Amino acid sequence: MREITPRPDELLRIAVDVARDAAETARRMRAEGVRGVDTKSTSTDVVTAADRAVERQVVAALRDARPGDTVLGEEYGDSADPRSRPPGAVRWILDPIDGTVNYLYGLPEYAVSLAAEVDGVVVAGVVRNAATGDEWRATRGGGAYRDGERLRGSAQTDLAHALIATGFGYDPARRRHQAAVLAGLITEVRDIRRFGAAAIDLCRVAEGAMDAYYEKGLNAWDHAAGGLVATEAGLRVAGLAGAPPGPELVIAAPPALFGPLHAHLLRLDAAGGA
Ligand code: LIP
Repeated sequence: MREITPRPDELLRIAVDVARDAAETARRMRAEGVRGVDTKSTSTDVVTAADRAVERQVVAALRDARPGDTVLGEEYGDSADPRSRPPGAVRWILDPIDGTVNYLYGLPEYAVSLAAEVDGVVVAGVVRNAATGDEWRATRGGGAYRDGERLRGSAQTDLAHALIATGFGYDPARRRHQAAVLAGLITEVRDIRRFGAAAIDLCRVAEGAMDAYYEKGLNAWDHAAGGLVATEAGLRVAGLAGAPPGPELVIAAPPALFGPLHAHLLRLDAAGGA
């Protein structure tokens, strides 16, 4: 008999409990010193023993809480063939440590990002900065919150006075293209910030600490939870030319800034290049 899909707030409760424990593991392992450093797509794309340990911990905790669900994680991939998932089934989307280079250098800007997705739609998400304890959460249709305060995004309406966050990939060819896009945009905005963790960047624009964000090359685990937080704070989260947010490009901006920012990113071919 098909299980009734739990409500988003029930899934959020599980996500928050699991993410808090996972963040504590990441924080403790960082305090003990970075171990088991490996590289992935390039020599600068690092993974540590903590990324793997946190992912295993989260997968085990979710299996205990909800045995039938599947998990897509950055380090171990999808726990089941997506085609075998029945309608209404829950898939968790996990970045065990988003901002791994910050983790490596001991910069307090890395987070556990955990989202619950049902039939391709993210319905609940939490982002917890493991170093500071900052936590952002959202449910679809239920709003976005930080420490119980509802988030509303930035009121800025003028792109020329907007503070924009962005990021760069690990591949040199992609970085060259991203640098060209940045060079074309930097004269059109107040300034740029590069903090190194997409999930936290999306939550910062959700709370209006920065005005907008864009980045090319993100995976679902980088933006699933943070994207819901930004959307539920009233921001538009999308790709270029009507595309959904994805590896081509993720843009998150208040409605007043989305159009002007999108126009520049289109002109600069921000979704193009390697
Ligand atoms: C990181 C993203 C960041 C991006 C980095 C990297 P990771 O994810 O959060 O926005 O600029 O290149 O992809 O690798 O730390 O999980």
